[in-house]
Amino acid sequence: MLQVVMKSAFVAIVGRPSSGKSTLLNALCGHKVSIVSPVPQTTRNQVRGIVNRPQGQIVFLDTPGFHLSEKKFNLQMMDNVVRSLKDADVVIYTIDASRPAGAEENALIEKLKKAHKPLVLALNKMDFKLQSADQIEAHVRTQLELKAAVRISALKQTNLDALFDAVFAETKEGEAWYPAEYYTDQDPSFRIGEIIREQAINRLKDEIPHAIYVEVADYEVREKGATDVWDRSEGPTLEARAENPQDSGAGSPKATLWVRAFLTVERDSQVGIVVGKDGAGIKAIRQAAQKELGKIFSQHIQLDLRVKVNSKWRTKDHLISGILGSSQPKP
Ligand SMILES: Nc1nc2c(ncn2[C@@H]2O[C@H](COP(=O)(O)OP(=O)(O)OP(=O)(O)O)[C@@H](O)[C@H]2O)c(=O)[nH]1
Ligand SMILES: [Mg+2]
Repeated sequence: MLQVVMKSAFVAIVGRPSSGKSTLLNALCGHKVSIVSPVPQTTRNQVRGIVNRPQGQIVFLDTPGFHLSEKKFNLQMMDNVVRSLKDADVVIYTIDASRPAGAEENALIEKLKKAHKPLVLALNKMDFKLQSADQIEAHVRTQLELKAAVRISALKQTNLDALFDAVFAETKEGEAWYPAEYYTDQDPSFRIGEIIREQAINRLKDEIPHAIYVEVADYEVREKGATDVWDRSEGPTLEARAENPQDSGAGSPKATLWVRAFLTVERDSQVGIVVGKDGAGIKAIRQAAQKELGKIFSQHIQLDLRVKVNSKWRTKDHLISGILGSSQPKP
């Protein structure tokens, strides 16, 4: 009988801020795993998305956008990029082909040289019909040894099979890391906080998106007609393996996922901006977050969202490590 050899790999997706890494991760996984916004430095953590194909299992690692900064918070965010490069068996180097390279791209190229991992170049945003892609690819090829270069649109989901083929060509035989029904390993609290942050970032501007973090203070599932019955030790299974997130179970009354969270800003003057006139700003964020969470979790969502200040939180070590260190170690 023919023995099917299964493959498995950790594949880091790295690139500059806003190059489309999180959009790509979500497109590859077929689920909303990582948050997306036009604001650079949206992703702060290593976020894992798991894909099972007939050839085997790929664990994609979304990473913060690589950038140059001397600020403590940003430097530690870059540690998540370095750690992901270490964890990776294969690296997808994502470039926004609509933007010129510059110092930051070259600094990242230097990091990739030192990582010594099989590299697949993904030239993204090709839906813009870019002429510059040949030139960019040629430049990268003078600096790095590429296993493949694929032109994609993460947004329009074009040419992703070619990217999968290139990744699997570099993937070795190995056991699956996660059960087949998992598409992410994020715990619910992290995931809820990220969705709230995404909806806030998409409604705020200037420095505020960078000045916020979300603290999920409490959450519980309340069955209809019953008091709280849910064991939170279940961890990511709550939603991470939902085949059909809209399906709350045939015939069963829909339970409520109740969440209390704080949108935390850095300065008193930012509170009014987030809250908005007569509370319209925070209401819009809350309603949009409830809607997004409703697409992921099977329960009816009830979000209690408040704004608070934690002055200069981006300089506080214990907070930085809590906010940036929430992803799991490699299993
Ligand atoms: N036109 C076009 N836009 C894209 C494409 N991929 C991503 N975008 C847009 O680019 C912006 C940034 O996308 P993200 O996926 O958040 O980028 P990222 O690299 O994860 O950004 P950081 O987390 O900040 O590093 C969003 O507005 C996306 O909609 C693409 O293929 N084509
Ligand atoms: Mg991102």
